[in-house]
Amino acid sequence: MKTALILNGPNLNLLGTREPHVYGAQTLDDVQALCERACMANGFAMDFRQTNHEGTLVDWLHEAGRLHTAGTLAGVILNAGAYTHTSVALHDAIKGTGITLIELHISNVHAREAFRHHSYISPAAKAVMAGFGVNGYALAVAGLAGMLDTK
Ligand code: CA2
Repeated sequence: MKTALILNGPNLNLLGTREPHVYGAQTLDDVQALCERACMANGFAMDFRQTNHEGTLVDWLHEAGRLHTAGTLAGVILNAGAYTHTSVALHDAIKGTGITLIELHISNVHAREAFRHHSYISPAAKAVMAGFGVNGYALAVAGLAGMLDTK
């Protein structure tokens, strides 16, 4: 069974505590439980993580590259939070790994402030998902499974 690695960046640990009109009322623990169900339904093992540190995300993407090489990784679902809009380091970490990576946002970043319209992740991602609320995570897991089926 291959692993879906679900990575969450800065401030996503605050989900459900503030800004429910933007991000909904569910907590990150709720999102993890939702992802667990989605991964089980799609035949994936799950590894779900959150960090507030850019370098830790870079390290985890390198780890994903090694798992991909070893043949044990289904793919990565990445909500890089605000680093989406700032991080050349994350772009560089993804590029060249060969991993299937889905960029995910809970909110529709294109309907928000202009500084959220640019992503350093998108050019290195296989797919981009935004605006489905936290249910987007389950949709991304299903999308990842569909991508692997069609290979
Ligand atoms: O819509 C998304 O998922 C974002 O990646 C979330 C980021 C934001 O910087 C991106 O532009 C879009 C922010 C995550 C912070 O989440 C919070 C949740 C509750 C309370 C405060 C922050």
